[in-house]
Amino acid sequence: AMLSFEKKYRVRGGTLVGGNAFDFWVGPFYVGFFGITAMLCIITGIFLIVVGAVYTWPEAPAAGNIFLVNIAPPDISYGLLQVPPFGEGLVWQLITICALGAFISWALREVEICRKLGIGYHIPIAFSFAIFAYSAAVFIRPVILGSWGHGLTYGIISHLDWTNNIGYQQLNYHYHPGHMLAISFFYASAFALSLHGGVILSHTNPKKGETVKTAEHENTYFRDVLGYSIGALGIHRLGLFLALSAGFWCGILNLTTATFWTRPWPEWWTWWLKFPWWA
Ligand code: UQ1
Repeated sequence: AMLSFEKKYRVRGGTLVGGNAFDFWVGPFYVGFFGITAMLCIITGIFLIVVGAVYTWPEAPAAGNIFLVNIAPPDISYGLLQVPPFGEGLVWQLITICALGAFISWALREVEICRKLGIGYHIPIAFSFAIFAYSAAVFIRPVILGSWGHGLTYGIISHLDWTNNIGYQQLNYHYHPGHMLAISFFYASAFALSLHGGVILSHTNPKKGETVKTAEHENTYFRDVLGYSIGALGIHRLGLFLALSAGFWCGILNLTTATFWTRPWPEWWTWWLKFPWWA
């Protein structure tokens, strides 16, 4: 069933590519040019993941342990331009192209929906931070280092091993300032969302017979606890900033690992120890 609101806004226009050609809905879903490209990339990508999982299975497919599936990028010796055999990295490259195609299509489909509704581009901009973090691991960093072999491997256990190996290559990842920032923003977003979720539910679930409380109550609550309320709009700006910063620093973390700094991360902090006032 379509909400009366939806009917009013289901009108032609706002497309970036294709004009009216793909400007239609399938059930509740807006399609558009980028809905078509997203579906093509998703179907091809999933097919390649299944084929690749069987093709690059560690032993025989009969081993039947999905945790052991590992679709790895090509050997580092292939560089960026040499084409590897299908099961030895080409399937990883094709899956990566499909994934990037699907994610970017999805973001552009979000843009078209924003334009139709006449709303801001906050959602596709937010999603682009996640796409950046993924691209950093499978595209940008391999390009910086000159080989697809540096890309993130696909697999349940294998991507953990990859992360572990990259992390401890420089002694201790936890001293990486990008890691510190990414983690701090992840914690801060969870903290902000728990405060916000808590305050909204507490004010909209009054005792039997009482009315729903207002924004004044919310402001007063935080002024009583903290001496400061950021406000109803402000908390959403803060939340978006914290969440995007987490993804942003994840990407920066990746791009600055074994690229611009190759020595152990604890050593990076020597600038701090060299301040004259410690002497
Ligand atoms: C807040 O101040 C506020 O405004 C009334 C909210 O909106 C409903 C909130 O959800 C939260 C969590 C706060 C408190 C946040 C800070 C940074 C003081």
